[in-house]
Amino acid sequence: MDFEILDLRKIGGDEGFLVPIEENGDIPFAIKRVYYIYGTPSDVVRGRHAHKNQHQLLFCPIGQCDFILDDGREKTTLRLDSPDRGLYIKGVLWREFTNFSADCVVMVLSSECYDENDYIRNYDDFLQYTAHLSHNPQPQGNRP
Ligand code: T46
Repeated sequence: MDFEILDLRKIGGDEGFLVPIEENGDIPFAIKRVYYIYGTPSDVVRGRHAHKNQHQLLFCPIGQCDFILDDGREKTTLRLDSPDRGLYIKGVLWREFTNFSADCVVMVLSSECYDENDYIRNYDDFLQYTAHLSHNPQPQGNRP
C-alpha cells in the first residue's frame, strides 16, 4: 500500500524535544498547506474519502487516534500516537480516522492547497478510480 511511517528528526533530551520538519529534507515533498484537527469526539469517524493527487504527512503532536487506510483491495489500521512518528500518504488511499483521545490533535502537512475537486468522497467512485489507475498508471511527472 502506498504509505510509509516516517520517524521524524527529534532534537533534545532532558530539557524537552523539538521536531523540525523542512520540506524536501525531513519529508519528501514541498509543503503548500498545514492544518490540524482537534476537539473530535472519540467515536466520530472522519475522513471517508481519498485524494487523487496529494502527498500528506499526518501525525498527532498530542494524543492519539486510529487511521484506517484502504487501497481498494486491502485495509490496514494504524495508531497515530507519537509527536515524532508520522504517516506519509503518497498514494490514492481511502482513509477513515476514529477512536480519538480527548486531547487528540491531528496535524497534517500537505503538498497541495485545498481543492474540493481533488476529493473522491464516494466509495464506489473510489473503487472505480483505483481500478482505472491500475490499468492506466499515471506518468511519474503527474504526481507531486
Ligand atoms: C485527511 C484528514 C486527516 C477546508 O476548507 N480547507 C482545508 O484545508 C481542509 C482540509 C478542509 N476544508 C473544509 C472542507 C470541508 O467542508 O473543511 C471541511 C472538512 O474537511 P475534510 O472533509 O477534508 O475533513 P476531514 O477531517 O474528514 O479530513 C481531512 C483531510 O481532508 C484528509 O485528507 O487525511 O483530514
